[in-house]
Amino acid sequence: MAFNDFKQLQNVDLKGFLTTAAIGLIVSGYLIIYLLSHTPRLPFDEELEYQTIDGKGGLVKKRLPNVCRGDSNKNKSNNDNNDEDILLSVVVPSYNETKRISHMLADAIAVLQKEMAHRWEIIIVDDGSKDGTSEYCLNLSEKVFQLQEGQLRVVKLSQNRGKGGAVRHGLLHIRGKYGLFADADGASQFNDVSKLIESIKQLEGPQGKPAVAIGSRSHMVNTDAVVKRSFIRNLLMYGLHTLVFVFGIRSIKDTQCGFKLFNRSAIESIFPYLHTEGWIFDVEILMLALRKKIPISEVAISWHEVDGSKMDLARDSINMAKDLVVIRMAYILRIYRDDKEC
Ligand SMILES: Nc1nc2c(ncn2[C@@H]2O[C@H](COP(=O)(O)OP(=O)(O)OP(=O)(O)O)[C@@H](O)[C@H]2O)c(=O)[nH]1
Ligand SMILES: [Mg+2]
Repeated sequence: MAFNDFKQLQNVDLKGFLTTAAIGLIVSGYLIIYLLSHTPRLPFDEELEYQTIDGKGGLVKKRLPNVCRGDSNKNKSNNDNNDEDILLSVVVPSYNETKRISHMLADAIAVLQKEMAHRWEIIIVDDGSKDGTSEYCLNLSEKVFQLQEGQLRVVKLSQNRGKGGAVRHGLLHIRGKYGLFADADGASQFNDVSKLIESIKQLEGPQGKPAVAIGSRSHMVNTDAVVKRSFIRNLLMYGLHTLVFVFGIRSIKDTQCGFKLFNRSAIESIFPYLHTEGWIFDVEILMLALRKKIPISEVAISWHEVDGSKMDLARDSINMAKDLVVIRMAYILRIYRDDKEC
């Protein structure tokens, strides 16, 4: 064999090898993301019911309305006696919250009663708690807050889904014109909901276009509330912000605040398509809103650290970083679609 022939053969071999390696890498990358991707399970039948007090010392169970079916507070089949046009539904994802939730509820109910008369509801989504969170909230609603039937609704998930799964389930079954999700620890000052409503009204305009207003703590970065957190917590927070910036979202400063408001059309456009049920679900919500060109306003709110966080810093940080990469890659590879409900 001539020297030139030998060289040509070597070139062909190298090209073949590189092509096979590239195809192998792409296929295995796709497979890994596919295997790590997530599809929320369908709700069990009992999770489509809520419990509320009947105002006579007992409890009643009723079917939840469904936002995507167009059920609303005006749909008589879902009405309780005291229903009016519900303006705001507050969804509280709750996992073993008997120690923290009463303060949050007291704050929220005081603001809602003062500012919205009867035009509100609270939906506690108990995410398979083991400490009797559901019963505790129903008891508070009767004995402490003396609410009426339907004002505080408890939906109990039979199996723990994670905060994202609970928020998704709650917001897809509200009656209100607007849906807010708010953490059970009361870290965000509930009063600030009026700022979010004002801001979303400007975005949605008279036609009620899809719009989102999110609470933001970015103005607090140099204040005691953040500076006094442990070094490791702040380090992980900055690490996560950098990853979110690299892999996801650049236009929003605080993606993780547990105080976000949506109008009904934004809920319909975002939540049926939300895959992530873990802690990083906020990022997927915002990605979906950005992909669908839904305007988002970031509103500075007051926030303070509350003890009893449910986060396991090491384990949850690793999972959040992994889920962030999965979300980004799954949309690029069209494993996640924003035009197909999951
Ligand atoms: N549905 C659901 N909610 C959860 C779970 N873990 C925590 N939550 C809720 O998520 C909200 C926020 O939880 P926190 O433990 O305060 O976590 P965080 O506010 O993100 O983090 P911190 O800054 O440490 O407080 C609360 O309403 C919790 O009840 C869970 O496994 N499932
Ligand atoms: Mg918290």
